[in-house]
Amino acid sequence: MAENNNVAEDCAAHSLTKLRLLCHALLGQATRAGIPLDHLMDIYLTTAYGKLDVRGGEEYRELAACANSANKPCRWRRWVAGAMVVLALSFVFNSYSDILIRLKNDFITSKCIVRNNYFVMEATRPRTRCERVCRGVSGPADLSANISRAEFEEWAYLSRPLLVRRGAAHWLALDKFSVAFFRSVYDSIEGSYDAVADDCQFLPFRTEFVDLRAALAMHPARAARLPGTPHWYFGWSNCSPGVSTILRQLAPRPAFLPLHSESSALDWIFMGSEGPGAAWHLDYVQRPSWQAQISGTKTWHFRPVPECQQVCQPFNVTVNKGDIIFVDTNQWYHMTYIHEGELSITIGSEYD
Ligand SMILES: O=C(O)CCC(=O)C(=O)O
Repeated sequence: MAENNNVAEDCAAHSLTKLRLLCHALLGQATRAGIPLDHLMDIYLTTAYGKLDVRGGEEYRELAACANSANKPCRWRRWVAGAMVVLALSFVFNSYSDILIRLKNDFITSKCIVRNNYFVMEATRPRTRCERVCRGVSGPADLSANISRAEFEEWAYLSRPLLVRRGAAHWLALDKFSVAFFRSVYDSIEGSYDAVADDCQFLPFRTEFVDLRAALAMHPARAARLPGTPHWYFGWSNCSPGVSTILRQLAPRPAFLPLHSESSALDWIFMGSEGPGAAWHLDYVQRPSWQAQISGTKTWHFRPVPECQQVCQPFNVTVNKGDIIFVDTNQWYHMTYIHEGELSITIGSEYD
């Protein structure tokens, strides 16, 4: 049977073929000369390592050296291939080093291969029940500020935006909250900035502020929104119990929230000047939220989630000072815009 020569002309096949032919010749000669196979292997190995074994005769040493050199024509190719692999690996590592390092750190710190992000959350969120949440909804349900707990409970968990006009109009916060007020509260309670930085969240939106301390320490001209100073908008959740006590005295939870609904201890505050607020997003939090407009005017834009876009429609709601809006931010894409006039300040929380 003819030998198959339809083999790719690669280094390994080439060397093996040469070695096999040489070994065949070597073996034949050694057998004819009465030299045992293990002695022949000694000659080959010592030659291959550059030491000459005197046990081998000149002739066999040449044969063994020949067998050893059978690989030589291909060595440079192996070196080139090796160098290319090293180059390719270093290119991959340089290009993706950030990702690889982040994956490694995520794995070490959280034992998760992939850190949670919007793609992961969007891919894993439960589907919205469009019939219940948004079909036929073209605006918030307007509820009276005198609504009873029992009446409110019928609306509270439908995930439809609700608006209680003047629901917070009597809160003391309306006369108190300002940049200077928050700065003096946080400055006066030791560890309060650290509590926000360590255990809560600061959202700089489109500002350069790195944390709440830096944001509240902004130049007074900018805080006062004087002409020529840059737009600012930021938000944070509060994790300082001392600050929370003060805030809740001035901005209590809405009185008509169901009694059995545990008020979250986490307050969210958003404040800023005329212009864009939060960009379009969906939240992945546990519960629906309320937010009281303490000063200024803000428009919320709502869009249904993708699976509901055939049957539901987008709409806007403008919230004025003293109003309370209720939104299930897990079910509605939302963005906000601050109107000209008073500084916009809101406080809110989740409820269940
Ligand atoms: O109040 C705002 O401007 C943004 C609020 C928001 O995006 C949220 O609560 O998820």
